[in-house]
Amino acid sequence: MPLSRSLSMSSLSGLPLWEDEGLPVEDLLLFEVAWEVTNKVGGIYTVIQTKAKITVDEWGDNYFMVGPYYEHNFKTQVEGCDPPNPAIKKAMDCLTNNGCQVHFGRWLIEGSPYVVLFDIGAAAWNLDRWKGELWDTCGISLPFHDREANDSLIFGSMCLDVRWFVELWQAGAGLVLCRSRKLPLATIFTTHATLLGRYLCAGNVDFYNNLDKFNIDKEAGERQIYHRYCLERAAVHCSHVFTTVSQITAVEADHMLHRKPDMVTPNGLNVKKFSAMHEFQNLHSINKAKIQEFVRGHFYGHLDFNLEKTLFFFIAGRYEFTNKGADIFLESLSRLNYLLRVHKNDVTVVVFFIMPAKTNNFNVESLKGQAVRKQLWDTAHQVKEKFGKRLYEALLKGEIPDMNTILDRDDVTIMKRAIYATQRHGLPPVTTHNMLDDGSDPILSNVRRIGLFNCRTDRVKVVFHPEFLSSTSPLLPMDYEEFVRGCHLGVFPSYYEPWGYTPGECTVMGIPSVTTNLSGFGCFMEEHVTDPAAYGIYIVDRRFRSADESCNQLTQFMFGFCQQSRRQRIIQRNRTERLSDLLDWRYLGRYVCLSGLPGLLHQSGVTIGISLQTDGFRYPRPSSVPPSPSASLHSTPHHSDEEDEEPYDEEEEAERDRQNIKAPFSLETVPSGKKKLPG
Ligand code: U2F
Ligand code: UDP
Ligand code: G6P
Repeated sequence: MPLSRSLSMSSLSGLPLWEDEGLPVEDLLLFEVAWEVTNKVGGIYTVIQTKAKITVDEWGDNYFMVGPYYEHNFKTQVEGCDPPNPAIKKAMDCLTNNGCQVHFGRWLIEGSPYVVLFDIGAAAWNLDRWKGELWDTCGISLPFHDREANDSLIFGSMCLDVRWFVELWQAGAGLVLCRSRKLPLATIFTTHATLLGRYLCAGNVDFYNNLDKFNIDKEAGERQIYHRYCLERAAVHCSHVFTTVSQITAVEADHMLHRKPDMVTPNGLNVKKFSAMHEFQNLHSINKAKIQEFVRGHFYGHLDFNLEKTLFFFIAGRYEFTNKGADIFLESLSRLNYLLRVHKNDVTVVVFFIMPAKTNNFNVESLKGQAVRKQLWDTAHQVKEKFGKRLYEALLKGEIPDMNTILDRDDVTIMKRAIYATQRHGLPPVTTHNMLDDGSDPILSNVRRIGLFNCRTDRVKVVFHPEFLSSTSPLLPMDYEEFVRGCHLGVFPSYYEPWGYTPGECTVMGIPSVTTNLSGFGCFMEEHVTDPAAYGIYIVDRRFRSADESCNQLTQFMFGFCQQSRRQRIIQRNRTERLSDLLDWRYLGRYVCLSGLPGLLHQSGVTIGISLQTDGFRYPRPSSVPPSPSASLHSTPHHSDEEDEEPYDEEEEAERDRQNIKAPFSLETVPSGKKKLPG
C-alpha cells in the first residue's frame, strides 16, 4: 500500500491535513541535521558519513544534510554548487538577506549527499534574540559562558529560520522552537548518548545499579549542565519520534530523559567486500609491517624481543578514561604482563593507546627513535651496495670473494658507529608526545602506578599516542584504518558506550576485538551471535561482575589470545570478518531509512507494518568449533601448536556456515531506488 493512501496527518499538531491521495510523497524532503556533518568529533560523524549512501539511494536529490560551516572542512571535503531545489535556494537567499551565511555543496563521501552548512560565527549577532525566544517559548536560559550550548542554539535557530528539517541530531534547540511554532514538519530525534549519563559515568558512579534512584534535576544542577540537560530533555519530548542506537541507551534514556525511545536504530558501517576473499589478510600483513617499522624505531636499543612473536593490541577513541574503560585495560595489562612473565611466554605485546589529549607536539625521544632506525636502514643500504658491487666484480673474474675481507675497515667502522648510535640511557618512552598535563594525565598516572615503563623484562610494552592517527605523521605514518588492519586485537572495555564504533570497525576489517556488555555493540553481538568469542568478539562482563572480576576476565581473554598460534589467529580473523554482513548499513539501514514513518503514522492513528524480523535470529557457532561454554577460551579456534595440524579448510567452513546460517535477511533485498516507502 503506498504511503499516501494510508496517511492521515490530522493528529500531528500543526501538520496540514492532506487528503489520502494528496500527500506529496514525491515532494517530501528529508533533512538530517547534525553537528558532525563534515565535522569530525566522534562516532556520530561515523554514523552520518557511512549511512549517507543508503539514504541517498532511497531519497535521491530530496535528501539534505545540515551541519555547521567550518572553512577548513568545507575546503577539504565539500564541492560547492548551487542548490538544485528552488525552495532551498529561496530559503538560503532569505537567510543571506538577513545577514547570515550559508553554504551549499556535495559532501565528497560515498553517495555524495547534498550538504547545507551554516556559518555559526557569522550569525552570532542574533544570539541574544534567539536566547530570548528560547526563554519565551520554553523557559530555558543559556549562560553566556557555555560556548557549545550557545553555538548549538545558533545552529538550531538557523535551521528553524529556514523552516526545514525532518530528522534531527544535536540540534535540540531548533526542534523545540519548531514544535512550539507548530511548523509543518515531522521530526525524529536520535540520541547517541544522554548528557547526564555520560557525566554520571565519568564521575565513577555505580550508574547501572542506580538508574532509577538518581534525582536527575539535582545531578544536572550540581554538574552545572542544567540548561543543557533541559534543552536535551525538551527536544526529546518535543520530537514526534524518539530513537536511540541501542537497547542499553534506551533504558538509560527512559531514566535520564523520562521518555522511552520509540525504536532502536543500531549503527551500521559501509562494508567493503574485496573480490579476493583473503585480501583483508594480506592487508593485515602489509600494515603490520608498517607498525613493526615504527616499533623498531621506538624501541631502538631495546629490541631484544622477537617481532615475529610480537602482538599489537590497541584502544582508540575520545579520551574519556573511565567511560572508555582505559582504567580496567591498564590494570589488566599489568596482570597480563605478570602472567606472561611467570609462564616464561616468549610473546611480547605492544599496546597502543590512541586517545587525543592536549600536547605540545611529538617528543624528541620518539622522533629520535625513528631517525636512528632510518640511519640504520641507510647504513645497511650503503654497505649492501658496496658489498654487491665487490661481489659482482669478483664473480666477473670467476672468483668467489673472501667473505672476511669483502668489507673493508671503513665499512666496519660505519656499521659500528651506527650500532653505537642505538645505545640509549633511558627506557623507550611511554608517550610519543610532550603532554601538557603530564603529571595529572590519567593514563600516565596509572602507568606510573602499575610500573609499566617498557623495561626489558616487561612482556607488555605501552605506547601512548595522544593524537588521532594520520598518514602524514613523521612518526607513525598510517591512517586509522591501516593501523587497525595491522593490529592483532582491539580492546574496548567501555563502561559507558551507547554504541561503540571501534569494535565494529575492527570486525568488518577482520580484526578480533574486546567489547563489553555495557556497550550497545557488545549487547547487539550477544543478541545476534551464539558464541561471539568464537568469532573473535570477546565480551567482558561489566554488568554483573565487580571491577576486579572484570579485570580478571579481560586478562584471561588477552592471555588466551597470546597463546594462539599464527595459524589460529588467521583462522580467527577469517571468522571475525564473516560477521561483517550483520553490521552492514545495507542491512541495518532499514531501521534508519524507515524509522520515522511507523512512529509518525502510529501517532496519527494509523499503523503500518514494516518487518524487521531479526528477533530471535542468532549466528550459530562456526561449524568446526565444538560446543563450549560461551566466552570460554576454548571457543577461540584451537589453543595449542600441536593442534595446529588438525585439518582445517577455511573455504569449506565458510561454505558450511553459509548453509547453516539461515539469516532472516539478505543483502540483495534491501531498499534501493528513490523513496520506496513502506507499504
Ligand atoms: C556517541 O558518541 P559521540 O561522542 O560522537 O556523541 P555524543 O556523546 O552524543 O556527543 C554529542 C556531541 O557532543 C559534542 C559533539 C558530539 O557530536 O558535537 N562533543 C564535543 O563537542 N566535545 C566532546 O568532547 C564530546 C562531545 C556514543 F558515545 C558512542 O558510543 C556511539 O558509538 C556514537 C555513535 O552512535 O555516539
Ligand atoms: N577514530 C579515528 N582515528 C583514530 C582513532 C579513532 O578516526 O585515530 C574514529 C574511529 O574510527 C571511530 C571513532 O573515532 O569511528 C570513535 O567512535 P566510537 O563510537 O567508538 O566512540 P565515540 O568517540 O563516538 O564515543
Ligand atoms: C595474514 C597473511 C599471512 C601472515 C599472517 C600473519 O594472514 O596473509 O601471510 O602470515 O597474516 O598473521 P599474524 O597474526 O601473525 O600477524
